[in-house]
Formats: sequence, C-alpha cells, structure tokens
Amino acid sequence: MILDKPQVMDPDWMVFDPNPSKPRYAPPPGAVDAHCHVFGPAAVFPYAPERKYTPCDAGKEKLFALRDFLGFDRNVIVQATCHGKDNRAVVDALKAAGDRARGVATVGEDITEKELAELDAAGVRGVRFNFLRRLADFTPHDVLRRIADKVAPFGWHVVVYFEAPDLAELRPLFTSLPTKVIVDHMGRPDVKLGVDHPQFQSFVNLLADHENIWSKVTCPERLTVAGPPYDDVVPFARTLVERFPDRVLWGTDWPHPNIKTIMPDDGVLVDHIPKIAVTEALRQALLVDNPMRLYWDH
Ligand code: 0GY
Repeated sequence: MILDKPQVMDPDWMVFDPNPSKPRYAPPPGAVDAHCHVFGPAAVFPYAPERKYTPCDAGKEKLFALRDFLGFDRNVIVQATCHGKDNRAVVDALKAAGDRARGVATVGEDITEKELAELDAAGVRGVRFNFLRRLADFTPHDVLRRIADKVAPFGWHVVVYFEAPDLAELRPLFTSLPTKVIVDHMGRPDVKLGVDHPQFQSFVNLLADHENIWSKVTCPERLTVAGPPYDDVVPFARTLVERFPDRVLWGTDWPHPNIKTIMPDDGVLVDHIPKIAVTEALRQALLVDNPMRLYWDH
C-alpha cells in the first residue's frame, strides 16, 4: 500500500484507491500530472460551508507520493469546489512542492490585486469556472468576465468545467474571454454518441476556431460506459491529441471526487496515455512541453 487509507466522512463518497497498480507505461522525464486536487485535511483546511459534497481527506503528502509512484515529476493542483474560494489547501501544497507544482484557484470578483499577486507568487497560474450545478452555484457571466479581466494581466488562464449539452450556451462566454481557456475533461462528451456526432464535433470546432482554447484529455473514468480500461473513451482523446497536439494536457484527477461506481486505479489511468498519444512526440507534448509552457514558462 503506497497511500494510507483515508477516513471516510460521507457515505456517498468513494475513497481513492490506496493501492494503485504500477503502470506499465513510464512517462518521459519531467512529466506533469496537470489535473489533480488536494482535499483538506479538514482539521487544518476546513471544507467550504457552501460545498455540494464532503470528500475524504486527501492531503498533499499523499498526492506527492502518488506522483512519485506513477513516475511523474510535477503536478498542477486544481482548486476543487469542496474548498469553495478558500485556496489555502492548494497554496499550502504549492509551497510544499516548491517548483514541482503549479495551481489553479477559485476566486470571486472581489479578489484584490494584492491577493492575486500572493497567489501568483505561490505558483497559481489560473482560475477555474465551474458550470456544473451539482458542484457549484450559478455565477453570472458578466462576473466571470470581470474575474478573467482581473487575472489576465498576470498572464493567467481560465479553466472551465462544463458538460457537452451546455457548450452552445456557454460558447459566447468562452470565446469572449481575454485569456487562454482550458477545458476540463474534453468538455464531457457523451461517449455513446461517438466522435463523429455533432455534439463532440462542435467541441472540436471550438478548438479549431479559437487558438487560445485548449483541452484536458482527462477523466476517461467519468466518461466511460464500458468501464476500465476505458477503451471507449480513447477515440475522443486521441482525436484531440492528434488534431491539437500543442493544446492538450493530461492529468489523473486524483483523488477522483464524486466517483460513485468504480474508483479508478491510477496505474490503469496512466496506461491509457499511450493509447491516446500514440507517438513519443505526441506524449512529450502532452505530458511535458504543453504543461511546462502553460504553467512554468512565464
Ligand atoms: C473534477 C471533477 C469533479 C469535481 C470537481 O471541483 C470539483 O469538485 O472538479 C466532478 O465531480 O466531476 O475534475 O475533479
């Protein structure tokens, strides 16, 4: 066992796999897990009162142990909704990781320039807008635009999380943002529809039409119908990796919030990488060059 089993605080919640398999695929030197979270521990970093779920504690030490076990060098730690706009757990993890982590925060429009500068100094390079009602309350688009305007001078980007049926309504917002826009989990397509369906093609077209929009090719475990090893999700991720090789990111999504059926084995998730990025050049871009350009080189 490489990770201690966490305390379960919510009967709905499945705990992360404390004993992932060693992946057969070895990532290249400098590889970045560009989508993962830290939760608590609640005794030090309490969960937000407005949260929609209570996770198990999953602190930075466990994340770093997993990073090393899976063969990665760096993390991008993304603020999760259970911590609301209180970014202390992420900032604490960033400071502990030194140069080996960068972060994405959640902020309100009342954030000051000084607070943004402090987050920037800690390694934050983006803000996240969440459009899933099961995770976060609605925020008016003009508020989100003002937040994006505030973070743009820092060279930050905006990470957006939404589900495919909502893209048409959200597209005007995304395409009007002054920053790079990074889409979580391929815009959450319905894999039953297939890659050629207008639903996924409208997402592909969004990236084709806007060079500032990127996609994370993450979370096959959330999108799959077939279950592990998630081969039904491969064509979606592979399409994006091959069409937009310089604008894709990969991450584990550890500790996998809100997974209610089969908790993924992180080793199996890593073994998904060579199926979606089939050449060494594509894997180097996906795992090293793209995240380094977006999160480290500025
Ligand atoms: C993810 C996915 C989820 C949760 C969150 O911030 C969050 O709470 O992002 C989800 O429930 O689909 O990327 O972690």
